[in-house]
Parts: sequence; C-alpha cells; structure tokens
Amino acid sequence: MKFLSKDDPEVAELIKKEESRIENTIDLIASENHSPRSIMEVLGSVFNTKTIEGYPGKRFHAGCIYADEVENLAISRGKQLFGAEYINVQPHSGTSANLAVYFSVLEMGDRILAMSLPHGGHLSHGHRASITSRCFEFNHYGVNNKTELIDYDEVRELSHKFKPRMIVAGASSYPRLIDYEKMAEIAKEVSSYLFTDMAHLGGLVAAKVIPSPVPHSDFVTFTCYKTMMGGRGGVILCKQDYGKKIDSAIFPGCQGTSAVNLIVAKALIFKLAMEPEFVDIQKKTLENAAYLAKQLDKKGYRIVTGGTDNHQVLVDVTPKGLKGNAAEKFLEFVGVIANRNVIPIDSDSPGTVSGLRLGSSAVTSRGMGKPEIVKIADLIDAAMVNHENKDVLDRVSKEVFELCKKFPVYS
Ligand code: DSN
Repeated sequence: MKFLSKDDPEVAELIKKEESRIENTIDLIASENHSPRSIMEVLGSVFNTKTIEGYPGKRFHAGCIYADEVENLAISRGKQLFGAEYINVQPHSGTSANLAVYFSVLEMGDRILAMSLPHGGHLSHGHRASITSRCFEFNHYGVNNKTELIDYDEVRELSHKFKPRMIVAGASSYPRLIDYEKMAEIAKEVSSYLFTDMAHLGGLVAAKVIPSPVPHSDFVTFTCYKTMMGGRGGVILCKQDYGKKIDSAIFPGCQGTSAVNLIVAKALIFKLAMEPEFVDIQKKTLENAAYLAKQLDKKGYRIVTGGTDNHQVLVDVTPKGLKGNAAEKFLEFVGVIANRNVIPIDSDSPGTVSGLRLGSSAVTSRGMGKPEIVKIADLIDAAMVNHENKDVLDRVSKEVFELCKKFPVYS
C-alpha cells in the first residue's frame, strides 16, 4: 500500500488493522468467507475505473472492448458452472438481484409468497422494513413449530389461498436443504413463478455438494462473497425466456453502470469453482458445520432443527441462560466473530433474539478441520459460560490467537 500510505496514512492504518483483525480472529459469520488472493488482486485492478452501461456489444460508452470480453467470459463460465440457460452477472448485490427478479415479470402490487424473516427469510423477501414490501403484496410461510423445518403443507395451503404470482424459496438463516422440486410442484399448481434465493449456498451448489435449485426454478439469485468466495456482488440465473426481461430489469431498471472489477472477480471465481481445491473446501465446509453442531449439542446448546445440511449452524443459546445479543458480545471479546440471529421461537416474542448463527465457510477456507472445530466449540462454550471470569476469558483469547496463527489467511 505504498501509494495509499502516502495519500492517506489514516486509512492505510485502518486497512492494516483490519487485516490483523481478520488474521487473528475466528470468523464464524455465515455470510462471510476469505477470498483467494487472486480475487483481491482483481478487485483492485484497473477495471475498477471502466463505466459500462448496457451489455456486451451494446454499450452506452466507448472503450468497452476488454470489459465486453471479461463480461462474456463471466457469462459463459457462470452458465457452464451452474448449468443455467441464462445469466446476468451485473447485480451489485443480492438485494439488487432480487429486486430485478421481482420487477422483471411482476407488476407493482402483485402478490408474492416468501419465507418469513424470523423463520429464516431475508429482508428483501418482503419484510416491512424493506422497499420490497411497499412495491408488492407479500404473504409469508414459516417452519413447523416442532421440527423447525419448512412446512410444505403450509406453503401449499397458503399458495392456493393467496394465489401469488411468484413464490420465493430460499433463506438467509435456514440450516437445512430446501425441497426445490416440491416448491416447483406447488408453484406449478397455482401458476406461479418459482424464484430461489440461494444467496448463502452458491459455492455449495457450484461444487455440487448439495442439490441445485437451477433445474426447478424460473429464477435463481446468489451472492459471491459467502460460500462462493469470490468478492462482493450478485448474480441472476434464469430460464432463457426471461433473459431479456432480467437484463432490462437490472439495467436500466434497477442499476446504472455495473462494477467491472466485480464482474472480473465473478469470471475468476467461476473458473476456480470448477477446480478440485474449491470442491474440496465446499465438501469440508459441510463436514465442519455438521461437526460443529454435534460438538455444541454435546455441550448442552440447542441446535435449531437438530443439526445442519449446509454451512450454517443455528444455535439456541437460551438453555445456557443467555440471549443472542449477549452471546455475540462475549464471543467477540475473545476473538470469535459470529452474529446474533432470530430463530423460529422468537416469532412468538418479537424483539427477542435467542439465537446465534454460526457458519463454517471462513474457518474451512483457511484450512481448519475437525480437530480445530472441536477446539472452537470448547472455546465458544468456555467464553459463554465464563463470561464474568476474566482469567478464563484471557486464557480463551490467547488460545484463539494461537489457533489463528497456525492457519494464516493472507500471510
Ligand atoms: N443477508 C445477510 C446475511 O445473511 O448475513 C448479509 O449477506
């Protein structure tokens, strides 16, 4: 950072500190991951300065010869990787991608059925705080109270009563697989579009370690910075018939120029995702999550749904006399980074956060495996149970630091 250190030493110092924070803490945020160094190079490349309104071959600015080539590369690799008929690689984010899907084939005020936020859905699935709820009429399905699994009978019943024009499958916080075939069957019964938001699952689907929603859905979106490891930004996959509508909904509908450096990162991660190393990371991500759930269960935490089939472990911390907010704070104090999360039982007492959402992606991509997961579960439990005991917290912080030193991210 020789230029930055000269231009803005204050910002340079903050970047150094952030690098050190990343190296020396255990990242269990389910929506984060460590990207390969080549992704970081691409994100800071000269493509950052190119303005590219439009699509390859049909731009509104000159000088797009290489931007066109790179977007075409991202398009062909992405289609091949996910077996998709059509792809748009321009969304700035998952929410931008979701907005474009809604606006591509729906009219303002149309009905959409999606998963409720306390049961795992995302803000952009019609939460009252999201602009999506002001543009469309949403209704929400949830999970079964006992099993905490999606209640497909409820999805079917609501679909027949509510008659949505679109059904959204997919969640921000749901540790189990979704039966896309069943969701497609229900959508067909009520002549509705099926849109799958697999924001969290892109990398796992790309590596084929969990089932893909692509064959069953009219539209699929995902982000590139979670399991996908490819920097920020979103992607839309869809059936060929909707391609033109999706393109116009992204540009000029919801966005202006896209960020070419993010598009290059997408091209790169789609290439890397076809290599055995990526597949191995995704496979181990699943194994580590399942093992983490098992270890925490043994220590007396309640694991929402009893386990996990993806990279997420949703932990109910109330059996330990804690709330999610406190748990997040106690863990951050010792260098374990996770986020508090509502879980299904919280929908009965709004404002309560009983859960902690843990993700295995980042620890796996820095090389940690089962022995380290056992250690992490021990450290999590020690910090939570002894949150008032300074000696224990000091010991745990030291052990977190030592563990991180053995698995460098960037050095
Ligand atoms: N959707 C948010 C999450 O799952 O944490 C951010 O990606």
